[in-house]
Amino acid sequence: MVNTVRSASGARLAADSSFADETTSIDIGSSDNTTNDYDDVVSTMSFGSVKPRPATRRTERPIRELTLPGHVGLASLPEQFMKSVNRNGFVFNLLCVGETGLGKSTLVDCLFNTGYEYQPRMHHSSAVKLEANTYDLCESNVHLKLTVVSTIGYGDQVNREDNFRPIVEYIEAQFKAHAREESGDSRLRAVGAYHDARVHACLYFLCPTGHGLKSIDIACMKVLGTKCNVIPIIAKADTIAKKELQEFKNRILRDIEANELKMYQFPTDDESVAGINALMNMHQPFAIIASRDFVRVGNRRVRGREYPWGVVQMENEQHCDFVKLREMLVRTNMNDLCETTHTRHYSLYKQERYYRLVKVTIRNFYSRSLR
Ligand SMILES: Nc1nc2c(ncn2[C@@H]2O[C@H](COP(=O)(O)OP(=O)(O)O)[C@@H](O)[C@H]2O)c(=O)[nH]1
Ligand SMILES: [Mg+2]
Repeated sequence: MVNTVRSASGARLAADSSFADETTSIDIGSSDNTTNDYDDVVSTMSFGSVKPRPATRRTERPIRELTLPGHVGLASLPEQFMKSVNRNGFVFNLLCVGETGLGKSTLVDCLFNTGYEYQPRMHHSSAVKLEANTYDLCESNVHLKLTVVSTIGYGDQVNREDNFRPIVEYIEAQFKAHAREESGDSRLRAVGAYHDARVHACLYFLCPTGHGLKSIDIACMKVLGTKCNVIPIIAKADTIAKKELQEFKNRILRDIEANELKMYQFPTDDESVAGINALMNMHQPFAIIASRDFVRVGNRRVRGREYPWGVVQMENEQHCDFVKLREMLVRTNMNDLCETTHTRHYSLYKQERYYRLVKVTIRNFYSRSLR
């Protein structure tokens, strides 16, 4: 005798025209024994004819709209949310990758209008080291915990093949710490001591060679592109002539495409910023000039670099793309960078970790059963 069990939801689905032929039926196997004893049923169960389920079994019903007869206070929800976010503050973690002396520290100073303690680095490091500094910034009562991670000694060795490894290890270590916090193994968040240190954006500084990407850039950007949001920028762009700059940008883009490097694209799915983001995507990679000094131009003091033949102004869009970079990184897309880190790169990390775990478990299982 075959008992066919139809689930309550299956019966409901049968009434729904879209799922009419998708009813779930489970054969509980041939058994004349009608006992309810759990062990007996389990021992004779066969799930032979379980039909594949539709991707989603929930019928889409329109959400009912109610008109509230009086004031409830729903309108204050965004305000409550803002208060809570403001109390905890925002977090942004920026990784600067590039050869020593390309202007990483100077640019970060200019981006966030700060004057961090400045310590020029020598070119004698035997290995790449990552240095993270966290700063509390406050503007109009909005608090931002900014962490700047810089690569010390990147590109300074004769053999640079493994220069990207410490960077990848750092990024993965932050993912691992976040996974531990999420899983409840670590309870720092509960006591307010957790700091999300996942890398939200990576500014990759390219040497202004005028020739295209170096092999160290290709090797590093290939790996970093799968781990975080990489934004390549041309450093010290005041050393490239105006006519040569566009050709240099084209060469870089050709190298990026030929080597299938992934770089962050400013999102174009939000109507309010789609236009500006699409335009800025076409300007990438941004050509940057940075300076800690202020120079007098007319009756204004501007950030710039003074040369015997004139002054280059950082915030003049005719001179460089610094304003575009700041607009895209800080004003328009900081939140998207954080979200993309969580939804794409961190998810990918968790997926890979899960597959690795499954592989190890299967390998251990077979090696044990062969013994
Ligand atoms: N010509 C030029 N020099 C720059 C630029 N940005 C920074 N510098 C200079 O390059 C030197 C190294 O800068 P630093 O920020 O310490 O580089 P880092 O080692 O990459 O952090 C300093 O003397 C800066 O003034 C730039 O855009 N153009
Ligand atoms: Mg530096």
